[in-house]
Amino acid sequence: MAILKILHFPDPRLRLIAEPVKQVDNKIRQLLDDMLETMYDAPGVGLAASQVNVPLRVIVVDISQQKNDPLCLINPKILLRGGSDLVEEGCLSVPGIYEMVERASNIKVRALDRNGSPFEAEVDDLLSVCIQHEIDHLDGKVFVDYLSRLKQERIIKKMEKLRRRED
Ligand code: GNR
Ligand code: NI
Repeated sequence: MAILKILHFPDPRLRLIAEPVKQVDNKIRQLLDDMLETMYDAPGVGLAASQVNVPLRVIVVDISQQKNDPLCLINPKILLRGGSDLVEEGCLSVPGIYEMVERASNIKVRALDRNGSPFEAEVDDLLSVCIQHEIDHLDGKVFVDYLSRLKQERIIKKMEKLRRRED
């Protein structure tokens, strides 16, 4: 197990389109375990492999209070979207920024589990928002893309200031 380094917006590596996983093997299971450890440590309710500089279509999510209900989705695909909700989102790659984003309120998603077996799930509320947010990461998108240009520019300036303080 290992805690991985999370890339910060506007790192261009967050813009890569992640590749599908060809085979769910022990290396992928190791990645899932490291991503879960990294997500719980952060702490966050979701993490996409793109955020830890691994451009593969792998996400982990856990919205439970006790942090004991990990979900692993490999090659996730949204089959259906319904309704719409305005939800305040944050992102481990954009620390300290919280903004309202419009998302489908419920989705049907298809993915492979950690054994490589396909499954489908219908989810709503925070879990639905979280999975949409993570799949966006796999497509090189960050939630700030949905905000006004002015807000995006302010966030980029804030992140650059933060980075200068770090090095
Ligand atoms: O920890 C997270 N919280 C969150 C809150 C509202 C909507 C989406 C999220 S995902 C985020 C973790 C993260 O950055 N995942 O990519
Ligand atoms: Ni995120």
